Amino acid sequence: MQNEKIVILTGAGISAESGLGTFRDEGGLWAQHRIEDVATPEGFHRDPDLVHAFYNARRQQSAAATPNAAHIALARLEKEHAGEVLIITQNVDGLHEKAGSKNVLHMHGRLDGALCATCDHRWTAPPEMRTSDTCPNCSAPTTRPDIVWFGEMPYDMDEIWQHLEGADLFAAIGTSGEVYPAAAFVQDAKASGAHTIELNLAPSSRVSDFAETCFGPATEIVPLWVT
Ligand code: BV8
Repeated sequence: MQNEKIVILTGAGISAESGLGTFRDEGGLWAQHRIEDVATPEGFHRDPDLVHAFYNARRQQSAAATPNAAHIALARLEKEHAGEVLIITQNVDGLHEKAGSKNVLHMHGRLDGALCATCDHRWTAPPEMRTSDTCPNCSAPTTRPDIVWFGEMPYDMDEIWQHLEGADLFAAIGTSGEVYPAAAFVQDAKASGAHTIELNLAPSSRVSDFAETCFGPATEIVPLWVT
């Protein structure tokens, strides 16, 4: 991996062994809640209390969670390859940063972030966000979790596409490959000549796009892959 531009896409599977639920596995978050109700702007407009309760519970669970051997291995990879490793995470927990990773793009936002829908001000979210909260910057009663919902533009897309264009190695770790545009990143990286590898508990729906695959729990396969 020496002197290679390494772009890593992570999904909920990398945080599963830290006790944070995934979305589409047996009993996952989308089995407990309808996406339309808790992860769309329309759902938030319809019932902000329900959406705040959904994210408050995950924010508190995420704050108490600790990074696992997979997060720690990626932080070590970044340290050993200064300036050449970028993590693009679909996850909204802060476990990559807790493990010591610095170069992380949260394309779907973060649980510890709050956003004002009126003035776009961002601040650190309190453990419990409430519909009655007002923006600390403009005082409007239009605060929301700083999360990218379905139908909303993911963050940092231009920067992400630039990094995919320049990647020598693209790894997808713990993602089902069901959500776009993240699910198509492997094709963007391949088109730019990158070697591609999927590290997952089970084959994702995009497995045939990858040049290489490695299956097993992230805490076992990621530290081995990094060495
Ligand atoms: C966009 C919020 C335009 C945060 C999420 C109609 C209208 C509008 C858009 C669309 C439409 N039809 C399709 C779309 C696009 C849509 C989409 O993809 N829909 C899908 C359902 C078809 N996408 C969007 O709307 C996106 N925006 O398209 O805007 C645009 C397009 C291009 C460029 C610019 C703009 C916005 C998508 C973001 C939505 N927000 N979450 C939150 O609540 O967390 S997405 C949600 O799914 C999660 O955030 C997560 O990030 C994402 C992906 O899930 P995974 O991370 O992969 O998790 P999953 O449970 O699915 O899989 C877990 C994997 O781990 C499995 O493979 C499992 O085997 C593995 N695993 C489990 N345990 C382990 C393990 N692996 C290793 N070790 C283990 N121990």
